[in-house]
Amino acid sequence: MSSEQKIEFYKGPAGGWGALRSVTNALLRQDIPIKGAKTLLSANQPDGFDCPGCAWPDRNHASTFEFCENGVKAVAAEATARRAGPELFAKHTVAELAEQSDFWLEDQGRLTHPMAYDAASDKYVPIEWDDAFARIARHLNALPDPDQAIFYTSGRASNEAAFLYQLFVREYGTNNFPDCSNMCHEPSGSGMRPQIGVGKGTVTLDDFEKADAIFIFGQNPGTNHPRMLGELRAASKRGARIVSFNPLRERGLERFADPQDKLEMATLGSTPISTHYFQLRVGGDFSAIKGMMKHVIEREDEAVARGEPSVLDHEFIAEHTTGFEALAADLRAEPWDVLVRESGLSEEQIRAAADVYLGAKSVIACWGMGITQHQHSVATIQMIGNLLMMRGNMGREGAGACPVRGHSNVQGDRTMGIWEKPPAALLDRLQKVFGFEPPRRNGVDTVEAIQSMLDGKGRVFFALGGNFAAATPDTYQTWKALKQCELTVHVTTKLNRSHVIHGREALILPCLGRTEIDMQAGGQQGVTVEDSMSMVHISMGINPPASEHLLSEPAIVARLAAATIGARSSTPWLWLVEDYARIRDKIEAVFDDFKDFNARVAHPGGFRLRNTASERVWNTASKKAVFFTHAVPLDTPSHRARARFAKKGDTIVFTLLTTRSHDQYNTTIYGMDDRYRGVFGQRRVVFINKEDIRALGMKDGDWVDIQTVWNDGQERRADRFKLVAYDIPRGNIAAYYPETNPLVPLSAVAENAGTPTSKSIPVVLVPHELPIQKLAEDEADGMVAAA
Ligand SMILES: Nc1nc2c(c(=O)[nH]1)N[C@H]1C(S)=C(S)[C@@H](COP(=O)(O)OP(=O)(O)OC[C@H]3O[C@@H](n4cnc5c(=O)[nH]c(N)nc54)[C@H](O)[C@@H]3O)O[C@H]1N2
Ligand SMILES: Nc1nc2c(c(=O)[nH]1)N[C@H]1C(S)=C(S)[C@@H](COP(=O)(O)OP(=O)(O)OC[C@H]3O[C@@H](n4cnc5c(=O)[nH]c(N)nc54)[C@H](O)[C@@H]3O)O[C@H]1N2
Ligand SMILES: [Mo]
Repeated sequence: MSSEQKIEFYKGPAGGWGALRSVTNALLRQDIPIKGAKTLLSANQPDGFDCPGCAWPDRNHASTFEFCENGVKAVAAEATARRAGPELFAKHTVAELAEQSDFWLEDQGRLTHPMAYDAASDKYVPIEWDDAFARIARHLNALPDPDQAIFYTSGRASNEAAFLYQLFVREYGTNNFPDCSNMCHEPSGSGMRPQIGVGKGTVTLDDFEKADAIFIFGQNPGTNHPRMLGELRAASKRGARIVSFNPLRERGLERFADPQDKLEMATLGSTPISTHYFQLRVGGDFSAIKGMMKHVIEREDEAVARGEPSVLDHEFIAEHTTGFEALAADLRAEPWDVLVRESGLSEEQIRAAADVYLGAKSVIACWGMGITQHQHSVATIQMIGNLLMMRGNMGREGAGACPVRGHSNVQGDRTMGIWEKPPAALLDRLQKVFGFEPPRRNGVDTVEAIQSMLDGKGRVFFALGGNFAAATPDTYQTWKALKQCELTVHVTTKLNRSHVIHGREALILPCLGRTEIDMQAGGQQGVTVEDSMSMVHISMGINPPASEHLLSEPAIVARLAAATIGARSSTPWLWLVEDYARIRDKIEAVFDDFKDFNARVAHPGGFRLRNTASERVWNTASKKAVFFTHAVPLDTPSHRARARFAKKGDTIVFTLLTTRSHDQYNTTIYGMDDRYRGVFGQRRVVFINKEDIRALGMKDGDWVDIQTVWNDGQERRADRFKLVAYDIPRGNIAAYYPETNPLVPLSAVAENAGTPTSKSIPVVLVPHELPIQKLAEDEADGMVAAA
């Protein structure tokens, strides 16, 4: 499976022929015949499936499948010809499976039968669906308190599945809805709601056509949202400024060859993407943005002094906002040297970025995980909002906020009520429409769920998709938490770590993927999803199911609900899933924005949900948009760790960011290459500045162990990583997730959002002691299974 191990810096553009070659390999790897591939890739979207790759919207949803390398990898991974049936489980004990790497587990193929853990043989054995539901129901109904059950969701679940799920769980009696969003864009919602009254992005693709400047903070679209490069390329071609902030030089933000463009491909041409690239310090965005605003205020003060036209949008500020004067005063008082030191950029660089902002009539700001996974993420996001609003770049054509979501329906799941802190209005409406008393207590988020299981309160863990054991922080604590449960259940498509790190009883419930035909009593069903720009559309599978024993996610939820609360619930669970249009009618009854849902979603391309901020209607407490004033964060874990070691002389504390390679989808590892970063055949690498390697007294290619610097006396380490000299600011290092999750302390979370701070972990590097021979062996079978 793996290519030869090497580090070879990549000079070409992102996309291009490399992307096409990679697609062919992805299809071959999954044993998908070329004929099958053709149907997959020519799927006509109005009656085809929505790509499970990412949440970036389609330019023309009513047209054919837009080519995207990593979209094809996601589709191929689901459409694989391989099967992980009962024979696989008969052959291996769970202890043996747990020895395998994450790559190996998923590589066994699609799960075909519901399976139950048998403690006597330490094996998973087949179970009938009805028996599985009865078993879960028995556990749930035996819990003295419904808050002892935890219901996780990953962002691939459709609106229909998510809606039924939240309904069932609330009627059962808890708001314990940890979800992948808690680890992802939670701070975006937490920051934006009090600021502009909505927790979602305000722009559409049309705005991308009209923006004069696009700022991209902490995002790697070349790998994670490849179709976004098409928009950036078009913007670049018409002369828009594109300004990237990233500690790493990401190839996709520099140059792109569009596989859609025959001329560019034939001539080996490419288009530059970023006009400006600022390699700031990890976590330095807050100070960089504050510095940009300080420059804007300085220019404004100069303009006023000289009697020149204002550089601010005073009309917008006066009519639509509060808090501006306090912010302006704070900016005037902020010393440049603090902003320079904390951002890792020079004053000139910050002013240059701000001049691009000042020179643009319409500005869009995009951001990803490089912004959301820090202690001060919420404040940073509000700084982005402040910056946009100073010149009225909110709720206006060509301008606005663009948090770029991850999972293809993570935004829709939240819209449907997958939220541990449900608004009272949602609960009131559920009560009215479904006639039960929903729980009013907030539930647990992802980190709180782990804590609850560790404390012995959380006793039943149920997951609708995802890979909780690998995606979450503090891996060994999380594993301990899951193992303490009396029952763990996973609705899933493929075998993963979460199935082999299990509770005393455990079930694997295999479901249909989005590419597959979903037949119910009422005929073939489609589901709906919402992308990162609030577009809702239908998705119809086109492939035969991977196994005749699979159930759809809505069917699994409905049958579980019927088994658990059927006797006391007045909701016709089984009737609802006969025809998903019935579920959509219920969604419409609960959410006003889904008026005429079935009719509107039948329209090719679907419809856009109302976004009040984009209409300059502000659903905040003051009914205005809010400028927030925040002090520069000087007490982050990295600050504290550096202060602690300052006295000890030669110990270097690094800030570690954990990120995705080009060959993975979150915890799903497709292969061992990270083409654009020049890493091949391996994943256990640390990107580090060559001066730092020298300061450590080591050399490029040496092996190190990584240890977290934390305050609870607990040792956190991840062993055997190869140093790779890289273009990254000193004092910062980068490595791949999930291998580095044992390093993220459970207690390291974003303020006011609870998101694990997986982009800024204070660590030290120590030489690794194992003989090199052994290392080479471990590397050869991919990710070393963490024992
Ligand atoms: N192929 C593929 N597509 C995916 C995914 C996948 O794993 N594979 N995952 C999906 C999901 S769930 C999500 S959330 C998205 C994730 O997509 P992204 O948001 O792009 O996530 P990451 O790859 O974690 O890292 C983002 C970037 O942040 C930079 N960065 C790190 N720390 C900082 C910082 O402090 N400041 C700044 N300015 N930059 C920083 C990193 O160098 C990296 O370039 O992609 C989605 N799409
Ligand atoms: N250190 C570190 N940790 C991180 C991050 C990071 O950047 N650094 N990123 C965080 C982010 S942004 C996210 S979103 C989370 C991701 O967390 P999760 O969403 O929990 O993880 P995934 O890896 O996306 O889940 C993959 C599994 O989903 C299952 N699956 C795939 N398709 C389907 C389907 O259609 N239905 C069902 N039921 N199951 C399906 C497969 O079994 C597969 O093994 O990880 C977070 N963890
Ligand atoms: Mo995500």
